Formats: sequence, structure tokens, C-alpha cells
Amino acid sequence: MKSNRLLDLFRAGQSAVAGWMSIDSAFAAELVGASGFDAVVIDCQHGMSGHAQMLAMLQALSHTPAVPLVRVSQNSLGEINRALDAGAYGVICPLVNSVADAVAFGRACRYPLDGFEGDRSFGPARGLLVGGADYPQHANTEMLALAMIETQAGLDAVEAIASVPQIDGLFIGPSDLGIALGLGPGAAYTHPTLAAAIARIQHACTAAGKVAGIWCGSAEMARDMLAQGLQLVVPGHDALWLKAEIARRLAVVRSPRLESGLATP
Ligand code: 3PY
Ligand code: MG
Repeated sequence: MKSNRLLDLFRAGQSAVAGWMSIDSAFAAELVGASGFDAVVIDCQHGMSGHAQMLAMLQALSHTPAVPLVRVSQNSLGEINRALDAGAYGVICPLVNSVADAVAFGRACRYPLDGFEGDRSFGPARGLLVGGADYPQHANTEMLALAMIETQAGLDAVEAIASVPQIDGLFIGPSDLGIALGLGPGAAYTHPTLAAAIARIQHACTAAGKVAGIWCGSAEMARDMLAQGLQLVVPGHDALWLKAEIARRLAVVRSPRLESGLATP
């Protein structure tokens, strides 16, 4: 089976940078996947994609070196299975608030094969195409399962959640977590309360031998989180990148050409 390059990186003690797709476009996914990211996440929670568009984006990502991941909209066996069957090499599950949530999520990613405790139903239609004929024998150890910690309940149980065997790691949602901690939306990651929560989640992962990832609102935050030792960072999403570049170009176009002396009021 084609191995999961993201897991290869983590197993080698290296970190990774992922792109994040909120726009439901196969072409955009192909472009982002070919732009140097280690992985690309198709966001089916807050992003625009439904199943058909997610499938088209996974197909487009197959032409790129980026590992295809999906953030599902909820902790649902059916939805998680459909993402994996469509060829995702990993799933990010939002709002994992308890050990029970984490077990249900992790089991949804694993077949009840070879001693694994899992609930994944068999039928990896596209998984076989992208992974290879021996996909069923290796899928349990090649699919990345990341549980999101982004609520007070999730934070309270984080050490126990990190220890659930079927999950590979935790993925921090700083926006929801900031709200849960009473800091409101858009809290700065440097705020001591949020920073302490992030450090606690990171420590829980280290203690359990699991991967720690985080969604970041900016490239600067992603850089700082990598420096802090998190293994998977996401420097914002496609809509933010597009908006920022449009603003930058419009500002340039509308600025006076001072250097040529042709400035106009
Ligand atoms: C959060 O920050 O809450 C997220 O879910 C990031 O997408
Ligand atoms: Mg969230």
C-alpha cells in the first residue's frame, strides 16, 4: 500500500505543514496540493464542500504530493467511513469532548481486523485505487485519526483522550477553545489562558506518544507553534489567503506611483 507520508514524517520525528480548503473547488485543491504543503485538509465542517465536491477534491489531490485529509462535519461513523472510502488518508474530527467521543471516532477509522478494535465498515472503493490492492491489510495503521480538542470538556479530559489507542493525535481548534475559555472569538494565541491550554494539550500528546497539531490563523502563529514543538500546523485557509492577496493587490493598484513622480490625489 502507498504509505501515508504524513505518518512517515511524524514517525521520523519531523513536523508537517498542511493547507486547508474551505473553498469547494477541485482546481483550487489541486493548486494548493501542488504548492509545497505536506498535506491538504478538505474542511467539510466549516468549509463549503459536500460529499460530491470532497470526492472531486480528493481526486484532484491524487495528482499532487500532498497527503489528502478531511475534516468531517461531526463525529459520525457514516461520514468518517465515506471520507476514508473516498480516498482520504486521514480524518480530523471536530468537538471531541470525552473519552467516549474519542473511542467512537478512533473506532470509526479502524477495521475490526488483526486485533484492532474498530467499527469501520468494509468498502474502500477509492481507497483501493489510491492505496493499492493491499489497502485492507494496511489501512488500520496508515490512516491518520486526529481528534479535535476545542471545548472545556475536551480540555478537562485531554490526558485521557490522548491515551485512546485508536487515535494518532490531537488537533487544537484555537477559535472554539478561545470561546470556551471565555476569551471570545479570535483570541490571541499568545493570551496566557489560551497559551496554557495549548501547552496542556501539547503535553498530553507528548506524554501519550501522540501527534499534536493546531489550526493557526496566520503564518506567524504556525511558525511559532512549530517552534514550540507542535508537529502539524495549518497557516490559515484558502479563503483567507485569497482575501489577503486581493487586498494587497488592490492596495498596490490604487496606490500613487510616487517613485515616477506621477502621483495623483
Ligand atoms: C477552531 O479553531 O475552532 C477550528 O475548528 C479551526 O478550524
Ligand atoms: Mg472549531
